[in-house]
Amino acid sequence: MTRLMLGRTLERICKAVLLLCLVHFVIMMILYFDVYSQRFDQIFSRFNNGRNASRSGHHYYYNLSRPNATYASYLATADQLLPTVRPEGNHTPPTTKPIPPCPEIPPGLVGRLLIEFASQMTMERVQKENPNVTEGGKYTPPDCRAKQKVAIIIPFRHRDNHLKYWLHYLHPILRRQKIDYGIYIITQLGEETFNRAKLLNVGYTEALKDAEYDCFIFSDVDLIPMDDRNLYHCYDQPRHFAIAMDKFGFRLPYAGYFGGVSGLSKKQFLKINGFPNEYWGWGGEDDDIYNRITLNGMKVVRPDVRIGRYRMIKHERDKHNEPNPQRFNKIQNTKNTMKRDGISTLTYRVLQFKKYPLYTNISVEIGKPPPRPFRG
Ligand code: BGN
Repeated sequence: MTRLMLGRTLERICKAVLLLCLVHFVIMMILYFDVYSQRFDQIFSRFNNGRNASRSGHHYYYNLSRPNATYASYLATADQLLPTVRPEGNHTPPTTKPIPPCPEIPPGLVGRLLIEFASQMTMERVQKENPNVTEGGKYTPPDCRAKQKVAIIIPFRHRDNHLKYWLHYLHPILRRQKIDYGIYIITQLGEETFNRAKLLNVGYTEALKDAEYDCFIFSDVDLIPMDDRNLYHCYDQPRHFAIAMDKFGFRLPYAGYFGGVSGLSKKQFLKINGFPNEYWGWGGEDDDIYNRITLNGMKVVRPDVRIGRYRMIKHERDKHNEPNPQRFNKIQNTKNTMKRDGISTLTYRVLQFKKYPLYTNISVEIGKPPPRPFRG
């Protein structure tokens, strides 16, 4: 009898151990698939950040269950989560109820996204995917009132293929984020040296002529967020969004980095006299903007490192955007130059302002760099 009882107890213990092993295995698999693309040290920073996040009262959730899901299936999930109300739909009965303010954390977000650039992209496809985007690349959430109106400004030249991917990924993300937005592509005409910051100043000015924006997000055309919890609106302080790019090993390259994607409210932008107009060629303009922000008593805020992840579309170095040899000197002088060089002194000529279904393109002449002083 006692032998029989002992046998049963042992059997139960074995079963419990087996069950524990199984649970352990499942958890390990989930963790493995979530982080398989990251390096080991990033796994640790993930746990640390997780702790900080919960301390700061942030709301986090992870899309752990679908490691191999395609982007299309993510989209499907998001669309299922989205309300099916459409502004242009004539089946919705007219309602007298005022629409509520949009929630702080939109409920339809899906978290981590699979971003790839292998499949061919066409404008027709992107257009079909985004029937609710209106002419000029504008969108207003149909079911809630967004607090801010956001202009997204992209400096541009000869990157048509990148633009298709950018629109393909960003329109659905912004829609899920419940952003009231417009997309502005600022194309530098001619083949003179590229001037990113000046194009951004043009974007700010032109977008404000088009609609009453409160918030401006400045994005490079080759940067795609890998997580839709990185919300594209403005914050109490100037925001840096692209803090963990794949090309920098998903880390901030240096503490004062402000490149790639950033956002300022109208008030913040005017406080720093906009961006510098005198950085011709690659590099330094983002550091100058960072200096302007700190010199004017503001500080840069950033998302959590797990959320601010970006994929950059690979490309050759652009022609006519060689590194600017003067940038080292210039960033030492922001304090003196920011008052006399900025949005207050911006000059340019718009040659074309055209609204396409998914974006507004503004083609501008912005001049050329001043002749370099001759050194004999
Ligand atoms: C920095 C560039 C930034 C650029 C980042 C990332 C300069 C100024 C002289 C130190 N700054 O070095 O403009 O965004 O690298 O590529 O070159």
